[in-house]
Amino acid sequence: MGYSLLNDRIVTDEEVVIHKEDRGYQFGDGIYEVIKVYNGQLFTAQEHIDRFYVSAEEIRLTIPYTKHKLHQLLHELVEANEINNGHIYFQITRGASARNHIFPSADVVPVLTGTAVETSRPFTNLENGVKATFVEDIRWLRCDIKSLNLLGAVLAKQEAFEKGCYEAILHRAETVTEGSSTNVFGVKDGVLHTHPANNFILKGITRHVVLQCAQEIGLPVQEQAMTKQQLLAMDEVFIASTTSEVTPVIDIDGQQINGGQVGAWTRKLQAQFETKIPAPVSI
Ligand code: DCS
Repeated sequence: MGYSLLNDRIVTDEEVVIHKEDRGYQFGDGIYEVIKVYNGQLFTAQEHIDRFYVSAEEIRLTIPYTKHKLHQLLHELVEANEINNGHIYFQITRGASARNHIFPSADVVPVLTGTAVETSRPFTNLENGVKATFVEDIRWLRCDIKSLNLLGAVLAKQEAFEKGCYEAILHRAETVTEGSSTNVFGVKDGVLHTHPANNFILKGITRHVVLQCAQEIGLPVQEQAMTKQQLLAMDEVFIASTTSEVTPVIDIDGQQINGGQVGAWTRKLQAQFETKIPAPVSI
């Protein structure tokens, strides 16, 4: 039997019933997070919880639980589902009330839900790399908020999927922003490049871990946007996210990166990332 998070309780999946006038359902009026579980332990949970509260503040939604309480609930969600390796998804909406764009009155409580799934790590992609395609970034101007409104990302990812690609690399005019659900990195002449953390991208937690890894292995970082041409001319390209980890990109729209081979810096970053993954707890 599967268990879910519903507000401040762990319940069976069948007990989760969402109101048809939930603002998440009607307006995408809410925010979410995805946290990876390695060996039964939540990875970078505090950073994800902190970002959840920042996203909430940016959309003026007050989360009715402390960060500590939420952390505890997420841990219980993992335990209840006996997740060893996988991830959890959780979201909060502004609650249910008669459809009206204007915020509901203060007595309408936000609705928090969460799910845990067992999934294996993307070993094949990590080893061989993936193909990507450029797709125009048609999303709104607050991509720093982890909003439930994902239509721009959904359409981009579907286009990539239909072209046989793993990820859509988004661009505004000639400037590369990020992937549809990943951050994008390039290595050129021994320098790591990625878009600065502003309103055009999500400030990825994995991005932060990657920048930390770069520092640890002596790879200088330049947080500066790249053009599509510059990305194609990089020695190495990779994408990073909670579920994709550090995934090499070996082909963009049929143009090979590094002759279609995973680059040496990408391998070093993957190895450094691996050292951060929580080890199994011995009993
Ligand atoms: N950029 C976008 C647009 C994202 O949706 C994500 C995460 C990232 C970057 C990478 O952020 P993290 O490193 O913090 O994961 N997307 C989540 C998702 O929708 N599925 O998995 C992760």
